[in-house]
Amino acid sequence: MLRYLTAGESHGEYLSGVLEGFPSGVRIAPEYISAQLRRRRLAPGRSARQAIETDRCEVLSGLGGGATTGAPIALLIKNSGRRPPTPSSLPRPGHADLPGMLKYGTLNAVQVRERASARETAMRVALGSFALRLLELLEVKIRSRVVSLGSRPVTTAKDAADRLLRARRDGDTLGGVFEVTVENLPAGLGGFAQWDHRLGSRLGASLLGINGVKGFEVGGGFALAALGGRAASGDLSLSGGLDAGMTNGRALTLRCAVKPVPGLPGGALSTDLRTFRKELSVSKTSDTSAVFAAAVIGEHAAALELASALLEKFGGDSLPELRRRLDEWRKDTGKILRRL
Ligand code: EPS
Repeated sequence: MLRYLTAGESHGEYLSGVLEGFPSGVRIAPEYISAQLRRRRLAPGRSARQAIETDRCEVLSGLGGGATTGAPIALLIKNSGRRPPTPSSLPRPGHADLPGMLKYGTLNAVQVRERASARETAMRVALGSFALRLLELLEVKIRSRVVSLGSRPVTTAKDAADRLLRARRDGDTLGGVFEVTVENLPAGLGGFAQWDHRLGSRLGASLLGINGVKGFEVGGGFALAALGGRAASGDLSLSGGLDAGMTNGRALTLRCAVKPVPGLPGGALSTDLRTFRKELSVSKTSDTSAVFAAAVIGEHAAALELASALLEKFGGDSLPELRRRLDEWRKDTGKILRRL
């Protein structure tokens, strides 16, 4: 099983993270991690903060001679955008501020928003890049795309860029839907004997754990509820690659709805928790949309769960051991699946 933890604040000195349970023998170049971080950082719709960050990731442990050793992997990303945040008792509506202030008994919203910030997802991507690399070496292919931006489908990159620019000029923000697809997963990952063995519950938890994600579906998802059994079972792709919480040998399809960033450049009316006066809370630095970055984060969040499920089913302290067992399983199950 893989376990990971992150720490660090948005404008603190560092983000840090630890990944444990990762097999030895996985070759991963520093450029591989940088490339994944760059995809997240430079995704369309981000704020000016991304031009300040470099997201250079230092590997502190768990690597030797360019490959993982099986020891815990510790990572560090230095933050560049380190302005000292001014304390504020004005919660930004729709953000973590109000429930976080109540939860921790503080009148300083900054204390809450510093950790709740999507900045933390840089570390999740860095950790996830190890899982992504492992899956890649096992010929499992993960991709993502943004399906819709606001209320309309995304047709071209130019169309999306134009709409993001228009939203920014109008002082608005946009949500959207992203999709993660995974091909060549072996059948039988996950389980049905307990609710938390079901792979859908674990993927759901991981993807709903991405900042701003409010909806999650597998395959046909919510649309399945409106279909009759004949129509629903007639189209095998509607399963989204999972039956009863297990991979069924088909491509896995996951979709997430991302809410529009609540921090509006024109501000939103809020109540100061110290004075109880109404005031305008203005977010000058918010992203116009988080959906393109969330799609990249979604690949990594899914990869961490899938790599963990693979290690649970096949064990293996080293990549060669894991690969041997997986190849054998693919050969055996393939004999049956090909005849269906
Ligand atoms: C964020 C607000 C912005 C985003 C940030 C998430 O940061 P700032 O307040 O410093 O301008 O750019 O995201 C990142 C820094 C990142 O790396 O993803 C927020 O309020 O969640």
